[in-house]
Amino acid sequence: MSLVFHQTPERAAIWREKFASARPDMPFHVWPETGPKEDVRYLVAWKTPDDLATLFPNLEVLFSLGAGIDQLNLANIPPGVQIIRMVENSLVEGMIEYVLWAVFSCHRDMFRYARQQREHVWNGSHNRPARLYRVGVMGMGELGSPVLEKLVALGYDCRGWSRSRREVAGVTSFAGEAELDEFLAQTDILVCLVPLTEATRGILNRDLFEKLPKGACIINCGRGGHLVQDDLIPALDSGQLSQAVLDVATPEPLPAEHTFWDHPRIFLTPHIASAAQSDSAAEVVLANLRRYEAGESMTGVIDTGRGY
Ligand code: NDP
Ligand code: OXD
Repeated sequence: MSLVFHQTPERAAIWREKFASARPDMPFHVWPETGPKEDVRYLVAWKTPDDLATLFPNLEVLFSLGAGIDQLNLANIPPGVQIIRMVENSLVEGMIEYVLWAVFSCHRDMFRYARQQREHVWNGSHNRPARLYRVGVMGMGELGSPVLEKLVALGYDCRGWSRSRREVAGVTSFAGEAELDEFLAQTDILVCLVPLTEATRGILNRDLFEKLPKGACIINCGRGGHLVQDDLIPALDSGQLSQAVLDVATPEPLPAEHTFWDHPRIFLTPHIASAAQSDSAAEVVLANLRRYEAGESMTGVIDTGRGY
């Protein structure tokens, strides 16, 4: 019974050490080395190799190295293989830091001041307190809920939107398609933290922008596929949106000639909002393996029917 790790050699070195001390009984192979293929029961990967079914005929669990699993080709994963996503503390901490930075920057007009600095313009506006800013987070899961807790603690007027109703203290919650418009109408700074599924692909589009108050900001730290890219620049140029902060794009890396690079109201970061740290991610997988072997349910199980 063995495990194959499919990622960079740098990360593999950390995982190998963790597994050597916690699971000396389990052969740990680093792709493309696999050992006997019929022994492989577990695969840890961001993206999987093609032809999984023939490659590892006895595969039981695929552990995604990401919180999202849209990078996996679900059609390629044999039925019966459980898919587990990464639920890990440093992913949460990183996302909190990123969203707080982006919300502060929108609230305190930092993107405008950065533009003014390039133009040698000294022109400050009177500051408005956090409580006057309505921040809306789409997705109240492992990342969205702790992000909302911190925003509430900082005094922002917060609301969250999810598929089923979620409760976070101090947050007005909205659920499902039926409540999306009401959520949007009360959101000055919109944060996208839903997973990319068939239901959410292209959700950040012209119709949605028009339902936000004029001059709203959007912060996309979900996936590039959430945004209809052709709808963004007209919304920014008309003033319907005043700023976009994009940590994700389609494709990644964004091609050098893409119009987003030079737009004055788009701030781009190269998918760095948060990432699992190798040592704690390895601990999470080790703990899930213990649960699996004991016949208990694992954390981060993907429901392939709903796509997340
Ligand atoms: P979770 O699965 O824990 O939470 C997802 C949330 O989105 C849930 O509240 C869920 O609703 C809601 N949701 C899903 N589908 C819909 C829908 N159709 N309509 C309304 N709400 C919906 O995911 P995480 O919080 O762990 O991660 C969210 C995403 O963040 C990841 O999928 C990934 O794409 C992205 N991410 C980006 C990173 C970056 O560096 N940019 C790093 C890590 C993650 P419900 O509560 O009802 O299930
Ligand atoms: C993730 C990511 O989904 O890094 O974990 O984007």
